[in-house]
Amino acid sequence: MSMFCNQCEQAAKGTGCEVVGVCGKNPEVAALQDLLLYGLKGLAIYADKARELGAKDETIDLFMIEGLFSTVTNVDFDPVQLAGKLRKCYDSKKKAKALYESAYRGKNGGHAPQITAVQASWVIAGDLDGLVKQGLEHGIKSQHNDTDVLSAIEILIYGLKGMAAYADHAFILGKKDEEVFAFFHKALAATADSSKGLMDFVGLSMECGKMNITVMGMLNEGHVSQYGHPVPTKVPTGTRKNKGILVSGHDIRMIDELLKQTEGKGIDIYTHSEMLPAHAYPGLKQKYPHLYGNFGGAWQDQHKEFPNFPGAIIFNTNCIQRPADSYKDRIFSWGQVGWPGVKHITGWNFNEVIKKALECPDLPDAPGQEIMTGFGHNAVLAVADKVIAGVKAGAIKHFFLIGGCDGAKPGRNYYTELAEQVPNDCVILTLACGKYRFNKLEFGDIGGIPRLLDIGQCNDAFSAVQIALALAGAFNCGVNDLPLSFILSWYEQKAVVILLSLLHLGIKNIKIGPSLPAFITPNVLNFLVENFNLGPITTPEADLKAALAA
Ligand code: FSO
Ligand code: SF4
Repeated sequence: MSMFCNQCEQAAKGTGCEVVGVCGKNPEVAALQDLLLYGLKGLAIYADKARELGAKDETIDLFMIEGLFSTVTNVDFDPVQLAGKLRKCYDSKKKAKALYESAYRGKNGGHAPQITAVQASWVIAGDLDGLVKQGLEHGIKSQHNDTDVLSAIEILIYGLKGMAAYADHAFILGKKDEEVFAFFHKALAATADSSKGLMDFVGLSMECGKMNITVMGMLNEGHVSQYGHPVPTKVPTGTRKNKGILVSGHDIRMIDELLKQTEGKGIDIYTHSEMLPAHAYPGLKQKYPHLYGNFGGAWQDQHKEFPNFPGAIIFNTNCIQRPADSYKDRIFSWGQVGWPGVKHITGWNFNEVIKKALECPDLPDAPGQEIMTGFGHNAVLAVADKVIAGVKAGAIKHFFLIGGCDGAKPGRNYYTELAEQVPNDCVILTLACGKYRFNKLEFGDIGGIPRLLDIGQCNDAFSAVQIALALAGAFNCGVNDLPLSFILSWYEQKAVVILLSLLHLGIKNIKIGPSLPAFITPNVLNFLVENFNLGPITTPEADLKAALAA
């Protein structure tokens, strides 16, 4: 069985995974994910048409988000779980079709015009083998013959997948938006419309970037309204003698629920990777003394690090990798995450995880250094006067936003070297899991302002945008005129949508690495260079020199 997937930075040989995914996705799972995307297109076509006639259904809108999120890199590797989602997709498509037809009848009388797109008439196969067989016919390459158009379609689809992840977190916090729901359907339906061309998909990709700012704003509001604005917080990286549960992923509400359910049970809760910023929320840190520390580094080191965490482990979003035998029996998944053989928790009852943690041995007393997080826009803007005075007096020469995802490739050392070489009169803003390359280094401060400011997760990119816009406002200039350089590391589709948001805001001269996306053709790259001066990273020395000269 073969596969083709090129949606993330790890794409084999820089072109695409064809035998098995570098991430661990096998051809069976790849086919099921391809079929899910195909089915979601059929669903989108009907939901979009129904909306045009004024009819909608929130269960359909939500399934679109969950379905797309499930196909993001390192989220759902479980064929049985994916088959369940395919059945739900098929049922939702039927529901959307009925909604369209009855809305049409209600408005115009008579039968609704038949939809001819093949995705709309997909009939689900009866068993797993049949689903895989269907999926093999609908890989990404089958979506367009023209490679440049396909490239633009892929940018849009991966942007939608990334936005779906953020929309899912926002919804879990009770935040939703009608315009966002409608856009998911409209944009995905367009990818099944053969009358659309290259510039239609470029335009929709920019719209996706814009819409994602709304989504990330909702997510931010959800976090802040429930847990308060993040405050700069020192987080221990060692362990203490007690039972422990390690939480990996991005979902803040999920860790809140787990903290509630573990209160007084003699269990400490540790964050892993992108969960680190949970410590900065007053509504968590001040409420739960058993939210103790952060364990390990970025996602790609889980194999090396998890065997050394003797407690229970739970993933609430990406990035899960094949669990080693040494910890497979104490790892759990939640939300859209899945791995065959890993116990999946559905809903909000974490008793099984708690039971497992209590059966596991204690963590050792092993103190470590502390790392800082919690420099969201509220915290940074609270010292804006100091920052602005520092820039005006020449004490702060430049800001570098060195942010994004981490990964396993050796080329990612670039980001450590870059951060180390940033001159002492410059401030580094960071976010997402790429920061583990340098967040244990000592950067000192400039007049009391730390030189390394961790804004939070990739989910907090909204905060980074607010900081940039506020600085531009204070200096009465555009973001592109600020002494601010964006040097990003990307890995999966959430990074794609954040890039689209930055491009929508008109931010130019962004550097991305460690390599350019395999799904961007030379012609599409030329377009991005001509319009945004987007470029690949080169060497830390050359990129620093160019940034400081600009
Ligand atoms: Fe990293 Fe994974 Fe947060 Fe991504 S843990 S790589 S872009 O999922 O989302 O930064
Ligand atoms: Fe390869 Fe990335 Fe696709 Fe996994 S998600 S199969 S690593 S391109």
